[in-house]
Amino acid sequence: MKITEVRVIVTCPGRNYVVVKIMTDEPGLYGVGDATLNGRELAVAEALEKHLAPLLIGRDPERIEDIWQYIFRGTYWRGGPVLMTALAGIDLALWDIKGKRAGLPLYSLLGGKTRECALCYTHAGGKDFVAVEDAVRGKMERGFKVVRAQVAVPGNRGTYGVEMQDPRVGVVEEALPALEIWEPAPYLRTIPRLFAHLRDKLGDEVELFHDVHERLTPIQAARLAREVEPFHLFFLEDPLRPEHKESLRLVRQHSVTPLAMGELYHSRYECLPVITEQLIDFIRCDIAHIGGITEARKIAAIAEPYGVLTAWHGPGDIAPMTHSANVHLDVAIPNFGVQEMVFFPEVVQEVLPGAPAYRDGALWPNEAPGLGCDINEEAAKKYPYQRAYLPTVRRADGSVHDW
Ligand code: CS2
Ligand code: MG
Repeated sequence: MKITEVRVIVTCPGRNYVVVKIMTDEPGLYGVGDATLNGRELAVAEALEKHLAPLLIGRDPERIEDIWQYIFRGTYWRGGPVLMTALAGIDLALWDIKGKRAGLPLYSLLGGKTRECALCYTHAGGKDFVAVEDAVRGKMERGFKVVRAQVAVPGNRGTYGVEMQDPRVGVVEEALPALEIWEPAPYLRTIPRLFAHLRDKLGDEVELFHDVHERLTPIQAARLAREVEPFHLFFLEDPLRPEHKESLRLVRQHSVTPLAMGELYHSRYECLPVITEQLIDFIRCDIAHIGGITEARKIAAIAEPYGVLTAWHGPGDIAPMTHSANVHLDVAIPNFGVQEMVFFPEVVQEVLPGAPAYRDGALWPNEAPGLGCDINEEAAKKYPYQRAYLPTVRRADGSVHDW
């Protein structure tokens, strides 16, 4: 079998997605992968189209590991978000082909099911504590057992995940990044109070947690992790910048709040120290940004003996193929923790069908061969790319802040 063509399709059914479609010389056999990097979609599309696709033509798509090694190690330039997202798109499409050819869903190729479904979480945000409480209740009524809670912080302007839930929908070509003003002091005062309120009103059973979005210094993160201890968070997500790996030690020394890190890591090498030193409890890389299933299953295997569980990134800004890959991996590996999920709008389902189904607080793997996803290329054409950015963050004095 040979790869005959690699199509790179950029489409914007509400937000931008980059899809890789790998065609083979077996009639009707192709695979689809996701290579979406929020706000940098065209950089990945160009890397794929102009640089990587020509290297794939004529290769045997069955040889996934060899192709992965060839692209990562064999072409000199390696790593980083753009190239690892491009590689993920290729990798997913190749696994999809392998599954379709075998007539088996991906989880079966990965060793078969260790569980029936993947416990999942959704987001609840609000302008104040009562609004967040209502939002969490709404999610619980839909069956969710784990909920992420974010609240607007008095004195700060714009809170990602609350007012800036989905800054890209409806953007125009000239759009520039939205600006959020963020100060640590009111944030650090507000978050423990939010969880005190939620525990008081919602009880102990629902699992709650919070995403810091990499905004704190090590000692601030240690303070927050310690102050939310009485409220038993499922985990504190991404408390530190990805560069501050060794500083997780300091957070650990001060708190038993479980920690999750990794949506900005791009390879297993970044995951290694935080896993082998047991500085985190959940590794939450983005399969679309770390080189795909081939890399993610290695990360899971490294994490297993250290008691670190997975919580793969699953936001709306990666395509259904990655969500499907998440769940196939979740149900196959032994050290699965939790899965982030979104309900894709109908327009996305029309263009990119096959996202995992939600039922009873869990995601269920697609039983079709491969990833079980597809792209409707005709429908995709109706939604051309629109430039869009994530918001940026500054302090009140105007200086740039991590976000
Ligand atoms: C977030 C994401 O889902 C999450 O945990 O951190 O919303 C993240 O901000 C976006 O995926 C960035 O593109
Ligand atoms: Mg996050």
